[in-house]
Order: sequence, then C-alpha cells, then structure tokens
Amino acid sequence: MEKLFSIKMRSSKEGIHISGAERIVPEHQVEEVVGELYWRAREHSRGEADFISIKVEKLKEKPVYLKAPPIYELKTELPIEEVLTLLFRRACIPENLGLSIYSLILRGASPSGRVMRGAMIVEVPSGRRLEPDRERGVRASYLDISKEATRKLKKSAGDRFTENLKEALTLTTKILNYPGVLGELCVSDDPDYTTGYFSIPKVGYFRIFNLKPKGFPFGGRAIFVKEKINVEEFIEYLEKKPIIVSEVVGYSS
Ligand code: PML
Ligand code: MG
Ligand code: MG
Ligand code: MG
Repeated sequence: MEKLFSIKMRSSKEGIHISGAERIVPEHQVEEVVGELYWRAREHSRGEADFISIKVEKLKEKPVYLKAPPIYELKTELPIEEVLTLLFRRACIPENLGLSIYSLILRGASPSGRVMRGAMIVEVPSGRRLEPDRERGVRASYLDISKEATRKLKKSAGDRFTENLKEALTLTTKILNYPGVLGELCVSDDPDYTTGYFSIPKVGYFRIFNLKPKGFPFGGRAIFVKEKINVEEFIEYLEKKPIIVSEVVGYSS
C-alpha cells in the first residue's frame, strides 16, 4: 500500500489564530494538498495571514477507518435550552451539568475568559474538568474523511452541506469512537457561524441552527465522559491516533 502522510496547516495574523486544517493523504497527493492548504490559509475570510505553517509528516501507524454517526437537523420552535436538555438526557448527562457547560462555552471557557483552542473534558456526573491545560484544552488531530464519504455526505446533505459540517463530523466521529465518551457539544467560535451540534455515540449528530447569536465571538467544545475513563490514554488517542472517516450514514432534515 502507498505510504500515507499527515499534512497540517495553521495560520495567524499578528499572532492571532486565523485558520487551521489537516488532511491524511497518500504520497502522490501531498504536493497538491500542500498547495490547497496554502491557498486556504491565504484566502481565509478572517483576514490575510502573515504566518502560515504547513507540516508534512509520514504516518507511523495505519489509520483506523470509522463510520460517522447519522446527522439529524433539528428544526424546532423550542428554546435552545429545552432542545439541549432533551439531548443531554438522551446521553445520560444531568441537564444542569450540560446547561452549565453550554453557558460556560458562551462566556469563553478558559480561565482567562478567552476561547479555548481545544476541547474541555467534563466528567459526568461530577462536572470535574479533566483536561490538563485549561487554557488550551485538548485538540484531536490526525484525522480526515475519504473522498467517497465526502461525496456521499455532499449528496445527502445537499444545500445544507458546508465545509464546517464535514470537518466537525470528522472530528466528532473520532471523539465518539472512544469508549466512555457520552457526547460532545460544539458551539463554533466563528462569529458568523451560528450552527453547532451535540453528538451522541451510536445515536447521532444533532445539528442545531442558532446555537448562538450572530456576531457572537465565543464558542468551544466540551467532551462529556464517564467517570473512571483513563484520561491520559484518551488524550493520547485524541492527539495521536490517525483516523479516517470512510463511511457516512446520511443526513435527515
Ligand atoms: C455544522 O454542523 O455545520 C458544524 C458546526 C460546528 C462548526 C465548528 C467550527 O468549525 O467552528
Ligand atoms: Mg460523530
Ligand atoms: Mg474555529
Ligand atoms: Mg471554524
């Protein structure tokens, strides 16, 4: 089999993060994808980057191929807290804990009141925060979605497809696939991207429009886990284990 490479890009302007993306591709696509990520960094809507880092690295282990959860678009007149309450219950997360984490994300969850670059890890039911670095959080890495799965996702999501959806689905598929994870809540930190989600292993990715007000600069991710999860191993999995989403189930609206 052809060798696989991880390619990671991050860009910033005057020290402030603008964009980031990563891929896992066979050797013959490396050059092309490096170019794509370069242009993605250059043309980002948040502004022109003055720093772009692109890292190319041969994978040391074979990726795990995973199936994404089904996507359900939630259309409801209910207040957002009520929608979340129903989802938290489905995931066996006490609603008070879930809702307090949601409001923490909206306030800027790091100790200094900024957006965390990575996710917080929240133990259920204690609410204890397990991520070692509360300022940064934990970032899942070494992930991608296959061309075939992307094609299927685009086809089933139709005009509801966005690049953010694709990347979020890939990321949460990795997160949900670790034993002991109960769910993940994500509010975009992009001021104009108001769609977020709550995902539950073996149940689905519940896509929620207007999870925050338009123009709102805060956002973040919380991974809810069972007590007694081995945090070091979980973080090692999130940060290092390569995964590729090779199957998507579909999009229901
Ligand atoms: C979606 O379902 O449209 C993705 C929601 C999360 C986006 C997170 C981000 O890219 O900031
Ligand atoms: Mg998922
Ligand atoms: Mg972001
Ligand atoms: Mg984003």
